[in-house]
Amino acid sequence: MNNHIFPGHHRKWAANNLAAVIIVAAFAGIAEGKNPYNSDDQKANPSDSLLASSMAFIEAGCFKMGSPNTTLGRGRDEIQHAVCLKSYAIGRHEVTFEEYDLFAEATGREKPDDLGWGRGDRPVINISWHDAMAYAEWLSKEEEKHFRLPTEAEWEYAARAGTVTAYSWGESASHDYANYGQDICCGGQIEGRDRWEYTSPVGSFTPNAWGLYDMAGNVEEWTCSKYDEHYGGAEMVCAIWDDKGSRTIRGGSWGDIPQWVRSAKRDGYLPDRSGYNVGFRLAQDILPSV
Ligand SMILES: [Ca+2]
Ligand SMILES: [Ca+2]
Repeated sequence: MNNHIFPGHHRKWAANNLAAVIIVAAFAGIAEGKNPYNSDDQKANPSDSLLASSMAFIEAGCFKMGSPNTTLGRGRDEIQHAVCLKSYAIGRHEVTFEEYDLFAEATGREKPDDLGWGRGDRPVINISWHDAMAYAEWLSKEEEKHFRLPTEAEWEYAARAGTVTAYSWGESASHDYANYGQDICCGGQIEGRDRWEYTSPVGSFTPNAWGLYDMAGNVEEWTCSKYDEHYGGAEMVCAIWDDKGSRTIRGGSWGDIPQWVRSAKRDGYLPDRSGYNVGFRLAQDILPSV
């Protein structure tokens, strides 16, 4: 992957990284379990040289997936259960139009419509689960690394970044931390630091404690897992191409009410569906070092 996909944004990213350190400090008191992202010691990552530049290393660990039944806007499918994961890497940001367009050009695919909101560092939209899977497969060949979509469990573990609250920044929604929509229903909203009615450039908000941007809001994100409302184990594995049924999407979007951008919120879309509020981010397997 291109190391410098956001020319002109380095100063902002440096500022955001500083903010990430502050956020890590702020959340230290409420984080549960081990924090696998240690910004003070990059050597803690044993596979750093194997990681693509825009990926964050997530150390193996366990967490409580789902939400307590006291949560505002909770769905019945957010059943709390313990999950343990192997180490993996996940994209720091949603895949952008700039990144996806390279794939479209190289493979002769039609470029997805940006609806006039802008390409470049905006998250790609109007792509199906099959498109996202094909992008990961193409990039894996290009980079000689194994890219895929995150499983649903990997996605929530990364979104929580050690927190047990409804949002990675606390229990209350805030337009200072994420791009989402109106309080009751429908459509974008501009408020606080959230200056965008539709999608925002990726990385426009402070990242979570593990350095991940826009896990809450901006675009909903395809995971590789089948949607199972009872959490029967599908959340731990990737569906295969021809599997019937919906795939889980996570994180809510620019057009959603605040409760839909909670870390535990789930939904499922059929894999051939595409829409103006759905994109994705990549995950990467961590191969054991020899
Ligand atoms: Ca907004
Ligand atoms: Ca998102």
